[in-house]
Amino acid sequence: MVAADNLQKMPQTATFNLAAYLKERQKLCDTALDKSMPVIYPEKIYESMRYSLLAGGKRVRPILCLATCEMMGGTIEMAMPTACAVEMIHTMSLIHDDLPAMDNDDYRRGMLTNHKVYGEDIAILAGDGLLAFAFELVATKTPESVPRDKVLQVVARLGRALGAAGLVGGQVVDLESEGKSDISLETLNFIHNHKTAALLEACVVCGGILAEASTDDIQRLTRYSQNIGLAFQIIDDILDVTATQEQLGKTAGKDLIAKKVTYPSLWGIEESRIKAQQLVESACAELEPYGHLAQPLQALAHFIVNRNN
Ligand code: GRG
Repeated sequence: MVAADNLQKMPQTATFNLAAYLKERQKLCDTALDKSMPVIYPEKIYESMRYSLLAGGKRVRPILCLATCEMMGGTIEMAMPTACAVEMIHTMSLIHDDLPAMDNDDYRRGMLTNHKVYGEDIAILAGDGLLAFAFELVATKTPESVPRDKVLQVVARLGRALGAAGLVGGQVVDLESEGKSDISLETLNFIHNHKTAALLEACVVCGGILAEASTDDIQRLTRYSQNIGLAFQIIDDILDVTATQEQLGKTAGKDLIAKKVTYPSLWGIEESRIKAQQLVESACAELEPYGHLAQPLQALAHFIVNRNN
């Protein structure tokens, strides 16, 4: 969840209250996620999946998906199964990322990591279970008002964003780069465009697809989301240096310990902040044609650079 003191510092406009919007949307997403996955036999795996899925988190990805669908003329109902799916996918990537074979972390979202509570075997399976269920949800729960070819496009788009052409590819290059001091900006951009930005892009683009956005609109949404995706990671790198474990809900300062090349290590903190701000401005420029309908996506872009966790 977003800390209340942080929300008060977020940009508010006379007509758009970001704090209230985020609070309402986070609640909607939490309720839908909770309902989507009851505990049945074998209980242990459902409990493990729910432990990480319902552990809080900002819910940026599902909120982006819902906001885009609405901006393009769709409804929350049309996008909710996909919104839940992207949060499940994000959660599974965090569970696997935290495993001893990868980042080996003990805390996530202010709680012990999944493998610390359930063991590595169940944590791996919880990630697998969430990933599979995400696709089942999109395919079976998207309402009939969305044409089936659009549902198919969403499934394909999510698959591409997650596999070797997306998150998995980014994670592989990240693991290979650990401890190397000669990582180029090109490699760093590759890692984060795949590891972080690809899923954020899929959230936004899938929201557009579900609302039957035109090719031109999808291109605009793609540029918006690629810009906020990179900005998101730059801020993530900055927070790893500047925020406390309490704020982050996970171990702080890990990049330095793991000798990872990051944006602040290449550019310094201030320059990194400026670059993130520029990316957000470019992202918001893509939304100009949508007028006041773009307020939530614009505010979310600003939230991404002003957040403190
Ligand atoms: C997707 C098949 C598949 C496998 C996963 C482990 C892995 C492959 C990829 C790692 C992806 C990863 C952990 C990227 C980091 C993304 C990131 C910046 C996470 C933090 O997101 P927030 O701040 O977290 O939105 P909350 O907890 O608020 O949701």
